[in-house]
Amino acid sequence: MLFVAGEKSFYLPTHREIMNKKTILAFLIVAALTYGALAFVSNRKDGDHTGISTTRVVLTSERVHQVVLGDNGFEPEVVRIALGDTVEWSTTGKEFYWPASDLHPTHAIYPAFDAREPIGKDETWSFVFDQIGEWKYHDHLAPYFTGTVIVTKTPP
Ligand SMILES: [Cu+2]
Repeated sequence: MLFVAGEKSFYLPTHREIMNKKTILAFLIVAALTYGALAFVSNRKDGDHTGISTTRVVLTSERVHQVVLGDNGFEPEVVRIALGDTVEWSTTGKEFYWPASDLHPTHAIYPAFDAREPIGKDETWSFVFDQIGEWKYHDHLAPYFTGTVIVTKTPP
């Protein structure tokens, strides 16, 4: 609406025009906030899909547990792990060793849990436990050294 006052003219916005500007401004603010919120959520989703966090989960849920055969036997003597976890044996001794499930000498309780050959003093032997249970084992070359691997469905 154009007003004329003396020689000067000036523009005075009508009530409706003011409301329109307010509405547009409000719309822009809402739009900006919405865009920002969506971008934030989208970023979070992208972060989950990079594979980095997924890989970390896999590593922590399928852990490797160390057991060392020393002069006094297996250390730790009892290991508690989750299904799918790995136990890796090594020795501080100077001789071959041979982790194998009970009973000696047949190893029939968990036949797959058996190194099946002497392991060198500088070598490790790993086994992935795919059965839930309380698995007693021994060193087949020194059966008085015994240990137990307790496998549960979820991490202990
Ligand atoms: Cu044996």
